[in-house]
Amino acid sequence: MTNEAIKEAIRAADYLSAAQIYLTGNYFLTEPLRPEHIKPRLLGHWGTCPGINFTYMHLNRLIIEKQLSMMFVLGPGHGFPAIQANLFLEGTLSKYYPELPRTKEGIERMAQRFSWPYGFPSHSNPEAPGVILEGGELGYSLATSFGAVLDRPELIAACLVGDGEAETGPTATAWHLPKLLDPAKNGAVLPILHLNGYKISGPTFMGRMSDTELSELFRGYGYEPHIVDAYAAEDVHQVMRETLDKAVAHIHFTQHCAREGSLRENPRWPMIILRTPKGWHSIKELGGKRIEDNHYSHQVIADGSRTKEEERVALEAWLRSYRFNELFDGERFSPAIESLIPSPERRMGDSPYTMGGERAYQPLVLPEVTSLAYTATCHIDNPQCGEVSSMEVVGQYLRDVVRANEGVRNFRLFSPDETYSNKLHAIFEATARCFVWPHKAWDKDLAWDGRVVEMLSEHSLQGMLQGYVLTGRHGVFASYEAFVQIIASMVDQYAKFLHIAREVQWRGPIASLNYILTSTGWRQEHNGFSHQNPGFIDDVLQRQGCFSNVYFPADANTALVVMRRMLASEREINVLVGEKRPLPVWRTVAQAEEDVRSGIAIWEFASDADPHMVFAAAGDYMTKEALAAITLVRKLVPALRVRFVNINSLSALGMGANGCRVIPHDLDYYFTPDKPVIVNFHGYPQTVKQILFDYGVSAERITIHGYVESGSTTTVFDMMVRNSVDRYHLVMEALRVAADAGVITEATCVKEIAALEERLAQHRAYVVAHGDDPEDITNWVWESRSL
Ligand SMILES: Cc1ncc(C[n+]2csc(CCOP(=O)(O)OP(=O)(O)O)c2C)c(N)n1
Ligand SMILES: [Mg+2]
Repeated sequence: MTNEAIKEAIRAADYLSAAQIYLTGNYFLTEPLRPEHIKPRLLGHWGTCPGINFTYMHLNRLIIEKQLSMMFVLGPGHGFPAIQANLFLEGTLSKYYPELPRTKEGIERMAQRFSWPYGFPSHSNPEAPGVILEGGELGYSLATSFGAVLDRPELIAACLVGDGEAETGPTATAWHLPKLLDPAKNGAVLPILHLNGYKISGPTFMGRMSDTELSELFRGYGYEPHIVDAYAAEDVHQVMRETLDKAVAHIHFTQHCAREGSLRENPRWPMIILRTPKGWHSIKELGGKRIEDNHYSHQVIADGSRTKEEERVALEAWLRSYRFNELFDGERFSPAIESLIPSPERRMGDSPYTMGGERAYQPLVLPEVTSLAYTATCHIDNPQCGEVSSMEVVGQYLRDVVRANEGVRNFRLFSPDETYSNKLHAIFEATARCFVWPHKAWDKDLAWDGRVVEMLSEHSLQGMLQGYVLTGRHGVFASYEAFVQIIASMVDQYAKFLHIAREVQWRGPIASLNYILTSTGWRQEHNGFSHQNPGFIDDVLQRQGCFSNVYFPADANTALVVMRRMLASEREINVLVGEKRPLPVWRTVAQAEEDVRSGIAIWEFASDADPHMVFAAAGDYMTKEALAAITLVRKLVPALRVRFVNINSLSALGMGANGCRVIPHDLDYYFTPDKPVIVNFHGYPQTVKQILFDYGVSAERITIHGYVESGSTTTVFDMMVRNSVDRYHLVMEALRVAADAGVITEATCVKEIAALEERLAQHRAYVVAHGDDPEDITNWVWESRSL
């Protein structure tokens, strides 16, 4: 393949990109361009497209000559017309959209439908084959690429990073990711930093850095940078060709050495710095403004061409400059272009890794949880059968999952330096943290090939997890509850991608995106206010579609059942919220299975028949406090009949979309049709309110306790008191119910409430004096009525 052939193919892709943005008729310029040939609403981004086309076609040449297994991840997803043009030229678009054949009609339809209502979106999206990144919010391409090549030793992900995108925090941190990548066991990422010099309306930092400054920066990260400069090169195609050849040879050599065991030092990976003009080969100047090689080419240039003669003339001259009729004769593309189309199985748009389903995805082998469940002292009269840390047993389960899937190597844990802190470290009995740069003799749990990915960048971890999952593997992201919100927006973008991808027929199943939120706000009494934030729960629950689940396992056995269910599920976003400190175990595995299945359950051991009122709780500490309240109520007002309802997952109730409800009965079955309900909730009370509102439960009979932004460095129990989720506040509510129901007199109610207020005052005095909770709180145990 000659450079001339590559140039021809790029010309075709450039024309097809521009045609999509502008044309609604006269697609082959067979007649003079008239206003009615131009779309009434010009929506798209031109400036980045020529650089994408240049890169894609050069990669095609490389793939064909070196027989590579390569996928393409595009950072500036607003350059979607270029992706679509390449998908069309390589034949992938026609494969998945037979109504867009690789013919004259196909070109017309593709151009017509781009950025058109009910047509194709303007940005990269899951309806485009080969795409694994929602193209709107910039910054995630590099981490996604690194996730995609983990445990795929044969794969290279070419990642085009925009120079504006490179200013984002997520991209800045992702440059470090080779430090986690064992060349023996993983594939490689080839970053191509596209310095077209501009963002939307200003210059980029990197675009204004000198070659020396850039080279030093990227050498410092651990790369071998290669500069391809369209301004300086006599023949930029020749330079790109030689650079790509060198880069691939370098990647293969590094992998070869690592795989035969002779690589002793930090691997250094190639990356390419590509300098091109923004809006390359388009209108140089218009209305006295420099367009090409300036930020004015970012979006639609000559956007007034439907109404302004001068702009239309410029647009027409530009479109004709591609001489598309020489490249496509109305039936066939030129032989040069055809020579640049890889064989079907190597086309980047049709990369099997990006499709999910049986070409890329294999469900996990999931051990049963029974061997890890706590059963020691469980019996019917004593449901509180010991104290166990949910996270410790979940860590053991993850260890067993690693072992059970050792052969396939398709499971990883992602954590921002918190595997130990979150008490999930049993996983290190089966694997280690991946870390490829120098190790010290005293480092622990580090290995080039560890299956735990730790880095103090939630953004990089999230990007990697997405890349890993979207290419058919499985992962869990474990985080402090408070700080996971730093990636809420990324999860939102992923949810959008998933929402559409689930409807795309040719995208097969993939694993769910699974989160563990621990070190929860209720146990941040040592760190205080800054470490309390249950907001991620709401972020996830507000997602559109019926595929987001937030679980609040009440104990360790339930946490195990939830974890297993999350790992078995497909195409969902799942969150497990659970504490790492030991807490009572209330449920046998069989009961836990039932709780998780139904999402909400009446716990018989803590419930009376024909109740006057209902206590409900979601969350482990909240459940414990509600049950403690019930034991107190039973002592103070034995005649008051109480029911306890545990809410295992709010999403099961159909948060946000009633069609998603999975609970087996209607809400009155659990909450009675008319009795008062006191809810003790792990997160913000507002969250529960929204759900009950959807159900039409009358606000008067519901009281919701939850996190109300009150916290500091204090005791565990005091943290709950400050937010009124403790047993005493709950009992005060029950006393009012008892008085209203005529079970106690108003006078008794007032007296008992005063006594509880006094108890709270004593509690406060106690914690101030002793720096800890009183023993009756710390050593509290459930007492069943018969005891
Ligand atoms: C996180 C984020 N912030 C802001 C934007 C708005 N935005 C869209 S394109 C763009 C400029 C991108 O510049 P660059 O990455 O250099 O892309 P290119 O020059 O190739 O078009 C910006 C700021 C965005 N999409 N995402
Ligand atoms: Mg740019």
